[in-house]
Amino acid sequence: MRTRAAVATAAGKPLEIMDVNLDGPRAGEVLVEIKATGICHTDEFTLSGADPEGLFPAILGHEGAGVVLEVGEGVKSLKPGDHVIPLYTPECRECEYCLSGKTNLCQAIRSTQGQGLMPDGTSRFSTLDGDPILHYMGCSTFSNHTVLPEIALAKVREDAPFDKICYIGCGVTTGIGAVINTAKVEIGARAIVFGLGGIGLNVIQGLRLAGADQIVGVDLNPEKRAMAERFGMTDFVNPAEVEGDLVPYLVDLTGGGGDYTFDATGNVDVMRAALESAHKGWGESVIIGVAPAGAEISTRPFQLVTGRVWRGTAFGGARGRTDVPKIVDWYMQGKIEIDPMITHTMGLEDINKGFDLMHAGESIRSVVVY
Ligand code: NAD
Ligand code: DAO
Ligand code: ZN
Ligand code: ZN
Repeated sequence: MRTRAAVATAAGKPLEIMDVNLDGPRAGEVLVEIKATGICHTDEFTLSGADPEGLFPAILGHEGAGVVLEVGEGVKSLKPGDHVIPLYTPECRECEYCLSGKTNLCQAIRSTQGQGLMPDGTSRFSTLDGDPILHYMGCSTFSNHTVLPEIALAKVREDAPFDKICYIGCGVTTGIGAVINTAKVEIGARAIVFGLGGIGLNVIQGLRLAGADQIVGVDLNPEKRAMAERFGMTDFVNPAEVEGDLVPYLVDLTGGGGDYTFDATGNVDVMRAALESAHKGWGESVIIGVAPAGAEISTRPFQLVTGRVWRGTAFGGARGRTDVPKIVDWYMQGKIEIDPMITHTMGLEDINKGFDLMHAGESIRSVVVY
């Protein structure tokens, strides 16, 4: 079939809107009509050329929601008409990683996904001239239609609005999951969140959901304060306005340090401050941010000797097919909010404006509606 897509032809260039060819689903695969997709910083990271693993030409986008149109041979868990959210972290429920019960990093299709290909080693996308176009993070939601493996689709309820639940495909689940699955925050905890963007705000609402007593937000941009307070932040700290060192200031503010601290900036200096502002003896610091290629973290080992724990999280530790439908339910039940974070909506033709808004720091989430 032919479909309309925003194609990343080369690093650093705007996406090009064009018709592309899409082959139908093969065994174990599913054709999905994407109804809406968020534009995430990771798409920007790849498009900018900063991602050393970025491949071109490709169809980016990994934060989508849509409807199943057709299933390939052997697909059992999905049928045409089902509403789905694509998963860049699949859940096969059979590999060593899935069966370990210790991680959400399913490895069933890892190597081909990283090469921009379907599990059989080929791409379903091509230009109208027949040249292959690569998939991205196994999702390629910047295409009106896409093909994914069955194990990379979460089936969700049909009354949930696509233009909101697409955000659960990355940002919402990453932030809330970091709190609930990775840190396992308990009622009454004190927490510090560094970075109040699309991920940090979801960490904050995850902390509110978990019953944290103190939720300190740290951001250099004072304009992030109001939205963070709306989602449950109790104290705001702008590092530029702190006299002296940030870490002792935060330790003092939290009565000894955060029980849990989170980096949602991707800045390795901030990651160090997050670790060192965790409570002596038991504080846990979770890295969510993706740092630039080649960047390294450091601290004095004594920080760990004295009981602080450093860990990281991908997709909020969520097992997508199991957890994503539950998060959609939480949204529909009003337990979590999404709508205020979707600050801009546009058609595919205007997708590059979504990237411009992100660069200008004017959006939390831009969503493309097909
Ligand atoms: P964003 O740009 O919307 O937000 C980042 C925030 O950090 C901004 O508000 C900015 O003002 C603030 N900030 C920047 N430098 C700072 C500093 N030195 N001190 C305090 N605040 C600072 O980005 P986002 O969409 O929220 O994403 C955050 C990070 O999470 C990115 O690195 C992204 O790649 C990563 N991410 C990780 C996963 C995962 O699974 N681990 C998933 C999605 C995104
Ligand atoms: O299993 O080796 C692996 C890689 C899993 C990739 C997880 C992605 C982590 C975060 C990237 C940002 C997502 C938008
Ligand atoms: Zn698996
Ligand atoms: Zn993302």
